[in-house]
Amino acid sequence: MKTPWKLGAYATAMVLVSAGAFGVGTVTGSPIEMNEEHNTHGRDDSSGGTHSATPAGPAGLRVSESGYTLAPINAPGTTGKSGKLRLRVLGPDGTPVTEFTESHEKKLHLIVVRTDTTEFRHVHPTLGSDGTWSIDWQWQEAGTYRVFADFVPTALGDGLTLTRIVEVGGEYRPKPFPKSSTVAKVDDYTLTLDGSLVAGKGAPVTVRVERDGKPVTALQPYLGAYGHLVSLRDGDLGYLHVHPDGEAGDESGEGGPEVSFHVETPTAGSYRLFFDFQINDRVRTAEFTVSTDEAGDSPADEPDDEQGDDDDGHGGDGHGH
Ligand SMILES: [Cu+2]
Repeated sequence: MKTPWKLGAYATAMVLVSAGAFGVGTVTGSPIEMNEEHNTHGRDDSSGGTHSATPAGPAGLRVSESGYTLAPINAPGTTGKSGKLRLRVLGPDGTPVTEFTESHEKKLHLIVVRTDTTEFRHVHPTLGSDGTWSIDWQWQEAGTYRVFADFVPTALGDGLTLTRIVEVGGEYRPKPFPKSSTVAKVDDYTLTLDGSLVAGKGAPVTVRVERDGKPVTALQPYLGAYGHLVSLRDGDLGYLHVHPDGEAGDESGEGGPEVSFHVETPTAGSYRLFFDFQINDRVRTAEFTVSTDEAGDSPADEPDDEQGDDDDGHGGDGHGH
């Protein structure tokens, strides 16, 4: 059985990017210190100590922020059971929020990833009138999962990414962190990531889509762009924001073979990049694993023909010492 997108299926930090979607500080990253001075209710909790050390601290590390809380998530407790995943966002007054503003064509983006990053889903639940979001759900694998809800409460006007941990019973076989890989195979498609992540900076990254060695130009707009990129930081699954370059609407019709993003990388380390793309009305996900180490080595002088080779001159995994 093919497990195409599991290529590098295990990491731990998350960056969400979407070409034309997850906007620059609006959806994923709004570190309290950086752009909401009026809103620092003396909360120096989990992000403490790094006030200005990062250009954009990763989102998705808190269950509560700016008065909003992700309530406990209701979902099947074990693998093999089909059911619903339900969640609610509680507002400053403690009641479920029912008014959300669309961002990237959806009122709420739900990212569910196992903490070893070998399982990843990006879906869009339906909002009930009582403020309950729900979606059909079944767990394929046991383990510990991080659920990220990415949304804009209309009353707040800013994007939040709140997170909760969900435990799923069953036989659990954790997997090691994936090796660095800039090539992913998904069904018949081969995707190549080009570009470098530079610690403390933003940098351009391009995903190229090919099939049978030929460029694919049939990418369909998905969430307002020709692809959607989520990046997670190894170690804490910090959810980083990625800036899309351009929007699907920029060009009429077809997209590809390349989709470009602007990735803000707050700290040195390894990152998992999950690229959602749509062809023939089907959304697939390609996974990449990139570390700033290797990226920083040769930002611009990497010969094309070395791309993706495991045995190139860089020492393979990128940390052999
Ligand atoms: Cu989404």
